[in-house]
Amino acid sequence: GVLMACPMNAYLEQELEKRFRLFRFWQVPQKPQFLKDHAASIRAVVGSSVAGADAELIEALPRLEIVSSFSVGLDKIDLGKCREKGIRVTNTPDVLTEDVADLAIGLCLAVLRRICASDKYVRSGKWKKGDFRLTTKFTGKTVGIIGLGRIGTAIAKRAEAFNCPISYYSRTEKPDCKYKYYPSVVELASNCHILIVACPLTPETRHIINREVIDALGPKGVLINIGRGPHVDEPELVSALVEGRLGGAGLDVYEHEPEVPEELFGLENVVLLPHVGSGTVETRNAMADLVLGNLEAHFTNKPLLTPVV
Ligand code: 8YV
Repeated sequence: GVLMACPMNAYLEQELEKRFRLFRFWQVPQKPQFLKDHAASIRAVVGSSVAGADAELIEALPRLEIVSSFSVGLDKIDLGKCREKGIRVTNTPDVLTEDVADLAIGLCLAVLRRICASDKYVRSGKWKKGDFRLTTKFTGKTVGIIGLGRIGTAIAKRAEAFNCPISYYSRTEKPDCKYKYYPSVVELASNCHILIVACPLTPETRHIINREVIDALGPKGVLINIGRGPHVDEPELVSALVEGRLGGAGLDVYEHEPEVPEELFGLENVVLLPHVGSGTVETRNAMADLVLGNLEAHFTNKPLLTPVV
């Protein structure tokens, strides 16, 4: 049997149903009783950025062999516990890189050029009555990227086409990298106009965007987060935006999804998206196929397509 941790994708659910005995964990009213009754038959968990396999679930599934995540991010999976127990882990890298990078650039343009506020201005009929304030140019602005992995690199490539000087922070400097390296996030934030979070969420990167970083970015600076909500100290971000100490923000992720701080709803310099970085039909289908392909490979003793553990 396969346990789906949360709802994710209709096509994936349908294909899992065809191939396995599928359990939908979110529909289970009495989880402890369900685990008593079915744990012995569950050999795989399919998770996502919403829910995966924490230590408690892993302990409750003695026959678990593989956790296949419908996400590139692995923060909802206890990787240490999986390693310890010999449980395989897979994710969905590469197939979503372009979409997430596209959306990061979309957020830059949306925040600086006030695309959402302008759309609202037209729809509300205000255009006929008044004038609209000028916005800020994106081309040529300095872009700082936290995490120069697959997604960070794809964002950098796109920003280069807008003539943006690129700099980055990561734990170590990348050899043969043409972008400027800063060994601290505060230094990066002090030296860029737009700061983009594109690193994995780990205990080390939790709240990597704190008060000091926000102050370094300053009243002309813009924060873009396409990573994970907990990368940002959200109450600090909200007060900086409300008080005008930060120039703007484009957010696809939040600390307590689907809760979004309502103080942001009235701010025109903020663009709020509902965690849709990978959310195109094409990419979600490719992610589903990777999850299915990894399970298929595991259960037919073939090499996994995208193994993590
Ligand atoms: C998905 C994601 O939105 O890949 C990730 O890490 O956060 C996204 O691709 C998510 O996994 C579906 O909930």
